Amino acid sequence: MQHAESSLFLAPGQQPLWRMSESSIWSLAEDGHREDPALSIMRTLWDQPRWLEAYHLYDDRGSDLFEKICELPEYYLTRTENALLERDATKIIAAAPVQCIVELGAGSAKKTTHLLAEQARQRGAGIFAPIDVSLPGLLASREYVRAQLAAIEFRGLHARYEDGIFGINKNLPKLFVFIGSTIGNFNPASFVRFFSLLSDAMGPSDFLLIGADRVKDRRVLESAYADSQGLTAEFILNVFKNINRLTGSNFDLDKMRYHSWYNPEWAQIEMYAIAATAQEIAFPAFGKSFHWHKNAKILVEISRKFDPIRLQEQLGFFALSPVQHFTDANEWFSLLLFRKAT
Ligand code: AVI
Repeated sequence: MQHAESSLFLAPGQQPLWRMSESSIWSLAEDGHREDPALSIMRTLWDQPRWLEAYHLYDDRGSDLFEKICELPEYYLTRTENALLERDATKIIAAAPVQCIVELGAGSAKKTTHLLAEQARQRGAGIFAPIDVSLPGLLASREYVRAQLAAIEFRGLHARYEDGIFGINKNLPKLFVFIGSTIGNFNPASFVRFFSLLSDAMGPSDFLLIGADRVKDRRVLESAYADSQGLTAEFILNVFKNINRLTGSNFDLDKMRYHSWYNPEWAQIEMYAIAATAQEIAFPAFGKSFHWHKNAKILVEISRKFDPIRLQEQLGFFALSPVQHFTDANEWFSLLLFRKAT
């Protein structure tokens, strides 16, 4: 069973590298080149200005808080994108004749169910292949697919995107789904690296669906990241509890505050932690410390906003051709469908 399932799905040269760690979920047999998160934190905290990689935000508490943010009245992104997927799934699936839907960073994959249900309706069969570093999210989506979508086969990859995308057979026609505005959390260097890798991993019959938040009135943008319940502040400052756990540092949440603003030149929301008083931050495991001056900032996260036409043009330089563009009546959010240019 394991062999039959994997031989059609995994890329031929990759099969020895993966093992089925749970029913229908594959992990890399040896994952020796995973980055040490404590070292990643030190590298960017010593940069000028100080900043953090976004993935440190998603410990158990951070993931919980993010789920709650998605329900906030000010955070229009999730419900707008979900409404687009619900409204346009028929057209998206009709335009992308594929056998497999690969979701990058799927979590519990709630929004993708619109596409899966449509794949089942239009083609009577399909594979759902979420790629995620979080096992609980993969298990939840496997249970959902098995219970609700009998025509869809589940094949999860418990891996980082950059490993998972090369694991799947290039000749299997696929729709890569990269939604949730995650594209906005890349800095310019990681953006270029990600799309170069993804384009290389795509086969000649593959498509890509991106969910991108758009440039709009700054009041709408700023209130989505400074909600009245203070959940975004809690989410951003929670990263320092995770950092204390990972590095043994002494960040004190009572001695910092959250600040965010929309930077129009970079078309991005910037989310900072600001020192409320001068303090010494020590990292005993590394024998290092720094003086955090009163009012000095650490850039915890960016959330970039896009002009969809410009984004389509930019992705042309990664061998991705625009197929269709879906947006809401306010033009606040875009779903962009591309195909691999041959
Ligand atoms: C995950 N990502 C798309 C969210 C965003 O809107 O950039 C993360 C977030 N940070 C604060 N609020 C939401």
